[in-house]
Amino acid sequence: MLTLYGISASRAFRNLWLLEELGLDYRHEPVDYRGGAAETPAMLAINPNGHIPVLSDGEQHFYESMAINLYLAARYDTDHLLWPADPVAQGHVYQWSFWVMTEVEASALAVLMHKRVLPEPQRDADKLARHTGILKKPLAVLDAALTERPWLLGDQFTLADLNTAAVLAWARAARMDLTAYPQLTAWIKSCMARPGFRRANRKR
Ligand SMILES: N[C@@H](CCC(=O)N[C@@H](CS)C(=O)NCC(=O)O)C(=O)O
Repeated sequence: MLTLYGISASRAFRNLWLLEELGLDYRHEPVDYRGGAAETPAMLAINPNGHIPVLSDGEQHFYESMAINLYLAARYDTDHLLWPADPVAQGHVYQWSFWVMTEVEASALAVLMHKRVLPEPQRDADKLARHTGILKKPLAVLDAALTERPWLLGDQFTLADLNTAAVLAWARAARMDLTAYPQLTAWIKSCMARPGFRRANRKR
């Protein structure tokens, strides 16, 4: 039995999205990351970092949201809906998943926090400007990649798109001005319009 721990308004969203896309049978435990809920003895036993998300698959427990998605896809997407069969294409899924975590995630989160989420007095305009600036280069890279093809690996939506879009959705939520990146804008809209994304969005 698969169990995903973590509220949807967190990095657990990317796992809920994949679980929904693949139509897998799973239990959802909407554990919050605030208020110590991720640091109970039971939660620390499956993730000593005290973070969400966590995936339990029987006796096995996994943390790190991207690793969870790569595991779920490699193990359960045997029909290759989103997980390509070709090892070269799989390499590109890894590439985009690591790329978005290392080149984009921290700055996208900082923009979201300092533009929309934190109470006004806690927002830092300098931080917002710095991280908006940092994002210019990777956003241009992503936009250019999408000029050559509709989805990151070609003609089909894959886990590369899901993992990348799950992070870029924060830029949309922050209402970042993305007009300089028209291909990226069209792509993220298509990703967020998917029924799987919407179902995951309706979770607690
Ligand atoms: N790199 C980890 C980050 C996990 C993480 O920081 N999760 C946040 C929620 S989105 C959390 O649990 N924060 C609690 C805290 O920092 O105390 C992943 O991608 O899963």
